[in-house]
Amino acid sequence: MRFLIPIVLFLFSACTQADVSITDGWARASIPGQSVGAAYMTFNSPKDSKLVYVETESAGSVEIHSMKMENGVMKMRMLEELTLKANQPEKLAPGGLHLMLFDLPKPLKAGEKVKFRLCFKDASGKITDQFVTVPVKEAD
Ligand SMILES: [Cu+2]
Repeated sequence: MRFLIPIVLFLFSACTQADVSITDGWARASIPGQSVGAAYMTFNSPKDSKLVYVETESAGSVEIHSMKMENGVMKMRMLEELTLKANQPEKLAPGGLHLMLFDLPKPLKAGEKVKFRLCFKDASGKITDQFVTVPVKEAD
């Protein structure tokens, strides 16, 4: 996977500042020995947009996941993109949509912070990015 990083950086280097509001962000403290984690936040975009890419130095890769009950079993699915309708908050929360963090270089500990870079694509196909720093917390 590591060789993909320079390509991704090149693709997104033309990003400019986006104007999606990102609130209530947090990452779940991870269990020592586990290399995966999860993060949650609420997006509110003033125009139709899509979250198309997320990265952080705190994880090898980040995927957008949905979660729902299927035949009595919780199933997670990777989304290529997350659609954000204009002025309709999209809340990522435990048990539902989440950012899944893979290949954590070290456990996420409560009290630490995780900085994410998110890329959004608007209806015209223009890609913009923004950064958000969220606290690591124990799950409620
Ligand atoms: Cu997941």
